[in-house]
Amino acid sequence: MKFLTLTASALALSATFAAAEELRIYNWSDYIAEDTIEKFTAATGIKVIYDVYDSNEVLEAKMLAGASGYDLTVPTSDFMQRQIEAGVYQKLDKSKLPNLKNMDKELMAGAAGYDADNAHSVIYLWGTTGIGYNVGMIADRLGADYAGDSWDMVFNPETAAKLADCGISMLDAPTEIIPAALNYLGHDPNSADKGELQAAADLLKSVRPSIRYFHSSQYINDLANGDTCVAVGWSGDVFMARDRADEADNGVELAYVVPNEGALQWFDMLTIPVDAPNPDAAHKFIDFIMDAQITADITNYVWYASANEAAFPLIDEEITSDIGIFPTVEAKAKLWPSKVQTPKTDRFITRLWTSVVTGQ
Ligand code: SPD
Repeated sequence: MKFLTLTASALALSATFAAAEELRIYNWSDYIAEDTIEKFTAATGIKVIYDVYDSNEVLEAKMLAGASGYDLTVPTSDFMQRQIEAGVYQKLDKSKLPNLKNMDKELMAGAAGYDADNAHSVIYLWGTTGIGYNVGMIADRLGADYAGDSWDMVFNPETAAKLADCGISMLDAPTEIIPAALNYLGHDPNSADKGELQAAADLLKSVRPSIRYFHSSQYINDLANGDTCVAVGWSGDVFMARDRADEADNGVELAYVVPNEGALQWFDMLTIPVDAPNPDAAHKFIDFIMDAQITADITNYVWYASANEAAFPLIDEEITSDIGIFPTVEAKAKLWPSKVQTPKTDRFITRLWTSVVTGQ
């Protein structure tokens, strides 16, 4: 009897050890379905430690410093390209990723522009950087027939001034806002020309008095609560704000637009750091995410576009038919990719950005 008891405890102990395998994930905030992690643990027994960030710069600083302790990270494509060059990520073992077959070949080919042969990365979700706005507040200030489909709303100083009282916010993301300003001025959004970059910064300074803040996650709740009326933000985040407003039934009506002058299209990428403590678990997680139902559940929750072809029929029609999430062919033709700048240009952009944000 004593022997049996001991055996039972030993079994319980070994089950505890088996369940103690850990996976450390570092992902964007508000970027996964409520039950994804729970389901992964139930399927694999792997415990997940999940931390979040809201800026590529924060992630990059941690990854370049090394020894982050993370097994899985989600950089945006252009930042990832530079980090791959710096040796931050390991090549994926594709024999451990049978669900790769589910991925959309065209989108993966697009992402291969940042990571040849998709050797180190798989697309997690993708989206655009456009404008979210409060339909009622904009109509009150700019007229009911204001089209709301142009970067004018935030880059034309007169228009922006009319919206200053209800609150404009912009992402704290120089590599996204400066290109949008360049494009508005008729320049290449990826221009490295110092004069053009300076002109973009001057444009931003001209609307600076009308901008309440620069932040990359606070705007979700602020838009949802009616505390701000315009946000230059990421597609899914604005839709999530709309969803929150609907749930609160607070009378806030939000819209997201990919402005007719064009917008940035980006891919967020699943990657495994070279020094990941548990790369095997990270491969299991990537394959789990590429399951059609799991990725559809995520898109149905966060409202960001999936690059998983097999998931498409499982995504709510409300999402697949929304041109803010899956832009039309004409709108797609005007989307621009973000290119990696030289370190020198990057430093120049950072200096310009500081002067814009501080208003000096
Ligand atoms: N709340 C999730 C936001 C994810 C945004 N990804 C960043 C894309 C940067 N170009």
